[in-house]
Amino acid sequence: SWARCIRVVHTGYTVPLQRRLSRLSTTDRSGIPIDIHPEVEEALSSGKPVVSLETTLITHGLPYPTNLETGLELEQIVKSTGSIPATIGVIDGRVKIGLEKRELERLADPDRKTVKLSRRDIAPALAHKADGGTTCSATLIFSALAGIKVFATGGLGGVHRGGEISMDVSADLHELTRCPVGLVSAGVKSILDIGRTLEYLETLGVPVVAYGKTRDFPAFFSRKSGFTVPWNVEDPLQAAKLLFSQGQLGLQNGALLAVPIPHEYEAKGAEIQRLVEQAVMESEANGMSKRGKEVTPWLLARVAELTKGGSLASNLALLRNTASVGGQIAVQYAKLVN
Ligand code: PSU
Ligand code: MN
Repeated sequence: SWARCIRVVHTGYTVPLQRRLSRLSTTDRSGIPIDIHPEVEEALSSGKPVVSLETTLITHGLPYPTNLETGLELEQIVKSTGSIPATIGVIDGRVKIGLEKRELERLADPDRKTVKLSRRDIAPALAHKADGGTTCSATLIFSALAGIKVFATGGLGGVHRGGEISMDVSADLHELTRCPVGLVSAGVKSILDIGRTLEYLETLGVPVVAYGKTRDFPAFFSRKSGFTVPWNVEDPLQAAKLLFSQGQLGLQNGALLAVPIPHEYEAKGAEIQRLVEQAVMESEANGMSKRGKEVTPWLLARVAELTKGGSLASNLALLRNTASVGGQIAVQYAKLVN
C-alpha cells in the first residue's frame, strides 16, 4: 500500500531493506562485496540507533597515530550516547560497514598504501582490491545503502576557492542529493569558498541547518563563517524530526546539520584562519591547487604545520563534538521510527 511504501522509505529498517541487508551480508552467496559488522547489522535489524563515521579523515586527514586514536575515540563517543558506531571503509576491495580494530589499524598505518575514495573511485578500488578511506561522498552512499540515517564527521567538502573557474567542487555536495542521510559536521572546511558552497547546496536542494540557537553557518575552526543559513534546529529531537519528515515525504536527499566547534576553541579559530589563508595562497603559487583530490589533504597538512599542531587540536575537538551530537540525533530518530 501507499502508506507502507512511505514507511519503508522513511524508516529504512522495514522488510525490503532487511532483505537487502541480509542479501548484502551473505556475500559469499550473492557475491556482493560488502561486509556489515555483526554489531551494526544487529542494531539495524532491531531498530537501534546507528551513526556512521568516515575514514578519509583517518587515511588522509590526520597524522599517525592521532588518526587511529581519533577513529577509536569517535566510536567510543558515539557509543556513550547510546548509538552504535559504524565506521565505513574499504579493505582489500571489500566495503566494510563497521570496522574491526585491526582493520582500523590497517587503514591508519602510514606505511600502507590506501586511496582516498569518493563515488567515482569506489568501483575501480574494488576491482583493484585496494584499501581505501571513504570521503563524505562514499560514506553517504554506504550509509544510505545500509539504512544508516546519521553520519558524523568534521567537515564536508565543497566548492574550492576559484572553483567557479577550476570547477573543483567536491563530490560530497551532489551526494547529499541522493542519500537520505543527516550529515553532522562543523560546516565545511575554511579552506573552501563557503559562500559558493552554500549557494550550490541551495541549488541542489539540500537543507543546510545550523545546530543550536543560531543561524550562523560555522566555518570549521570558527563558530561563524560570516554567512547565515535560513534554518536552525535547537536540539537532537528537532534534528531527528527534520530527517524523519524528509523521509516521510519520500524525499531522497540528505541534510547538512552544521554544529559549531565548542566555545573554548573559538579564540584560536581566528588565528588558524589567518594561516588557512596563507596555506591556500601557497597552494595556488605552487600548483597544488590544481591537483584534484590531493588538494584537500595537502591543505589540511599544511595548516597543521603552520599552526604547529594548533589546528589539529581544534579539528579533534570539533570531531568529538559532532560524533556526540550525531549519536544524540540518531537516538531521537530511532525513537521516532519505533
Ligand atoms: N575535513 C577534514 N578532514 C578530511 C576531510 C574533510 O577535516 O580529511 C575529507 C572528507 O572525507 C571529505 C573530503 O569528504 O576531505 C573532501 O575531499 P575533496 O575536497 O577532495 O572532495
Ligand atoms: Mn576536488
